[in-house]
Amino acid sequence: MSKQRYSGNPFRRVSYISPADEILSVAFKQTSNLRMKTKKRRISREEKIANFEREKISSLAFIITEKLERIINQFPWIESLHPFYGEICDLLSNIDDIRRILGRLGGIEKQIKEMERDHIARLKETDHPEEMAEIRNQANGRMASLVKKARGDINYLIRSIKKLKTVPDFNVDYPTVVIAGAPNVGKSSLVREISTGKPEVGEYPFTTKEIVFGHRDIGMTNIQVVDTPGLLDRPFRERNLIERQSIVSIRHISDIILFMFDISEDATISLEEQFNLFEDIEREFPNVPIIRVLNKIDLLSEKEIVEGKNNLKTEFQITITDINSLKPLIEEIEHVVKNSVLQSEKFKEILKLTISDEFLQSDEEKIDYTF
Ligand SMILES: Nc1nc2c(ncn2[C@@H]2O[C@H](COP(=O)(O)OP(=O)(O)OP(=O)(O)O)[C@@H](O)[C@H]2O)c(=O)[nH]1
Ligand SMILES: [Mg+2]
Repeated sequence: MSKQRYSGNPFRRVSYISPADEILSVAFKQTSNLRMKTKKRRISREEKIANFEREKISSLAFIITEKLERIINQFPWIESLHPFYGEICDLLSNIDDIRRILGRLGGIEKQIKEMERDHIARLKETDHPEEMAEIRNQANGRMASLVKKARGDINYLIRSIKKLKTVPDFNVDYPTVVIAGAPNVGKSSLVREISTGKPEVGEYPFTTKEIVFGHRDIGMTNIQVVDTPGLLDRPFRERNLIERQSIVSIRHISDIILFMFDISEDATISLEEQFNLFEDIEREFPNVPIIRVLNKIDLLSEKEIVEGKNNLKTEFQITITDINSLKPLIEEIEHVVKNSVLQSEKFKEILKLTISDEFLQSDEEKIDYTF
């Protein structure tokens, strides 16, 4: 079985969408390059012209429908999108609009094929080259106006795909740790330290505006570490597009949430607000284990650290400035992944065929052969 099911951002597979005007100019140019076949001596001049006009109508229809089909087929099947990409698609664009536009383009493709058949049938009804040319001109005009009508729709797809391609690749086969918290608490700094992800770190809040993925090799598998934009203490409906991406990541891909607090002078929002935010997340996602982390302890006194720990019930007190302070946290993440996340039915299924049973046993289940 391939380990790459669902892998990656399906919108990245869309390579190029031809704008409507380009579809038409290519179709007309290629059709105008056709030359009449004069070799067949046994048929009349009128028949040769009729054949040529038919060939021109078919060529135009073929090129247009092929280009439309290419657009439609390149798009991932909207119904089967992973819910993470489905909801992100809805945030950055509009999934229903995309679905409708693809349907409309399919409709145009069908209409063009019908036009081709109708006009070719009409060619058979006349022996006059001028009338044949007139029928072909009508076919050209009708097909072109149909494609021109789709101009706005195709441009919408081009704009959407540009945004959707920026969403990083997510692999469903890997356990995923989502780093969440208020702005400026040090989420991106932590992601840089514990994974391959290299998100930008800034002294100001809202540095991170989109989701960034990193990986960490823990031996039996990789884990995905997700950096998310900072969240403010407010209900979902008041959240902006940037914050909503964090919630979507937590909702659809988090196997563990690592929630970070900052109670130093740098903090963007108060301890109470951060705690409210934490409780909201905890309430909304009761089935995802949450690890609470107090960051920037290098900026706090001993007393402040103890108070923070007691008030926020943080399990880990760290500072990005001291790698050693991160070690217990990293061990805990790996422990939860091995003993909880990978023990779930979903991951047992995924890992069954790829790694040995020994790895699948939780630490508690492993028999100790040492004396
Ligand atoms: N002194 C100190 N500074 C830290 C620590 N962790 C992060 N910082 C600093 O805090 C600032 C914010 O760090 P980021 O990692 O960008 O924070 P973030 O949570 O990703 O911020 P947003 O993306 O804006 O939500 C940067 O100036 C970091 O250098 C720490 O442990 N100690
Ligand atoms: Mg950040």
